[in-house]
Amino acid sequence: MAIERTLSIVKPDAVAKNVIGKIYDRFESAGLKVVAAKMKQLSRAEAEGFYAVHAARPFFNDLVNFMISGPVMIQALEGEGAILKNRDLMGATNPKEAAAGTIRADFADSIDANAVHGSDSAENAAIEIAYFFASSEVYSR
Ligand code: RTP
Ligand code: MG
Repeated sequence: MAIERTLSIVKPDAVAKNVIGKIYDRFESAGLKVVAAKMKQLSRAEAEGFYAVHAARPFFNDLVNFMISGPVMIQALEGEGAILKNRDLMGATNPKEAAAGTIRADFADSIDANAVHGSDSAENAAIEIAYFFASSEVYSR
């Protein structure tokens, strides 16, 4: 399988719960490497731009308000099949439907406060990594 990169965000709920390290452990235990990382308080404009694909959806305002409710931890992950592997580690969007042992099953509280974001395709992974990181800030290893 090809080595890929994906964009991951530990959302404000999980940062507030102090489980950044526990979530990073899931990535590392699955063979994904953190190749870029920063903690950031997103502005409303940054959050709206990041989730622009959802701008017309009824949940867009709630999503943006939640994503700016506190700092987030943003990272690029690298590894074999990283995009799908990260989505598998995350579990379903709604934690009530997330499989046992997934990040959302273990750390998320609701469909809004669902602990993590992960890119859903190779095309979006490239766009999302570039949204937050200059290429000089990504340390392939
Ligand atoms: P994410 O983009 O954050 O990784 O989540 P996802 O791919 O699993 O879900 P997506 O469909 O991209 O939706 C983005 C975020 O919007 C919220 N959402 N709310 N109320 C609803 O029906 C609803 N649907 C989605 C979730 O917080 C989701 O993570
Ligand atoms: Mg998504």
